Amino acid sequence: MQLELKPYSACKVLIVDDEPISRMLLTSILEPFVTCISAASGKEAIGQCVTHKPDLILLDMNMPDIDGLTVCRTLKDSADTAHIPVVFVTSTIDVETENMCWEVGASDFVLKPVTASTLVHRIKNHLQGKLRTELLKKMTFHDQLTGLYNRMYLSNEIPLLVKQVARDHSTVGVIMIDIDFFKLYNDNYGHLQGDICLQKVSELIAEHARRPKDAAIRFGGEEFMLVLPYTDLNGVKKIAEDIVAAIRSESITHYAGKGGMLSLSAGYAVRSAVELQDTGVSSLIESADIFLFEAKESGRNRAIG
Ligand code: GH3
Ligand code: MG
Ligand code: MG
Ligand code: MG
Repeated sequence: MQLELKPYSACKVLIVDDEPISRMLLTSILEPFVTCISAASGKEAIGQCVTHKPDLILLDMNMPDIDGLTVCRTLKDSADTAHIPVVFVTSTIDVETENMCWEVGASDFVLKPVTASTLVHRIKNHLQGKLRTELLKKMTFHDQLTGLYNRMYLSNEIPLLVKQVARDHSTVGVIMIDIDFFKLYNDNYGHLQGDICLQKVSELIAEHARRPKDAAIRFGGEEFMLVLPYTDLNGVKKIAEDIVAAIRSESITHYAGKGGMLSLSAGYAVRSAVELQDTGVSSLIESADIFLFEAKESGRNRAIG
């Protein structure tokens, strides 16, 4: 897993202003350092944020359709855009309006006419803060060896996801996956080769977490978990069986495996998210775990639910 801050040149800054001349001026100052995109109205700005996920927004206060304050409030209210720093650009502002801006989540103000070097340094400072927070989040919620999510992600983020799915009255599926005879793999091929094998298996599992809210988690040493919101039992069964089949078609040599190849066992279960809000995801994990045990007992290289 790469743990480096991306360079400023790879950062996207969204410049929002209804005056073409202001957009051009700000773009010409920032373009040598960052990648600039622009929007001519509040409505366009909200759309650009959803599609382009900018790293920072320079936001004009007065615009004819939706004013800057409303744009900022809208962005901060949505989980997908709340983390993007908003810097207001304005020529005049009264104390009351400024306070409202801070309250809805503004990161800073830049007064027009802008001084080029002040603007560049301020934007770089805000970008650095944002990139550092992102890196910290990546380190906190991911497993270093495989790049999959870790247990911290499971305990912190999955309850929030369950809440969201419960509001939509849908279901959550879980697949528990365990590599077969992995101790013998390590003993025979060595721990370094074992690590490479874990990375390969993780890649294959991650490929099956196809939808944006799906999560592939390294649960323990050679145990993995897929959390599949908005997926019914048939859907979960298919994904579990596909993963077991996918690892076999990779033909990873394992002297102790069936036919001399590595295999996986999986157990899966599904619950309504409303039910999980009361019991917590642990009851769902326990059910999937019982089926995983059955898969092991009945011969491995299979998925049971
Ligand atoms: P079963 O088919 O019943 O699951 O047998 P198993 O040998 O896979 O299960 P067991 O729990 O006995 O062994 C798991 C092994 O996973 C033991 C441990 O050395 C290995 N392991 C756990 N974490 C890592 C890791 O990060 N790297 C490597 N190389 N091996 C690991
Ligand atoms: Mg304006
Ligand atoms: Mg195990
Ligand atoms: Mg195992």
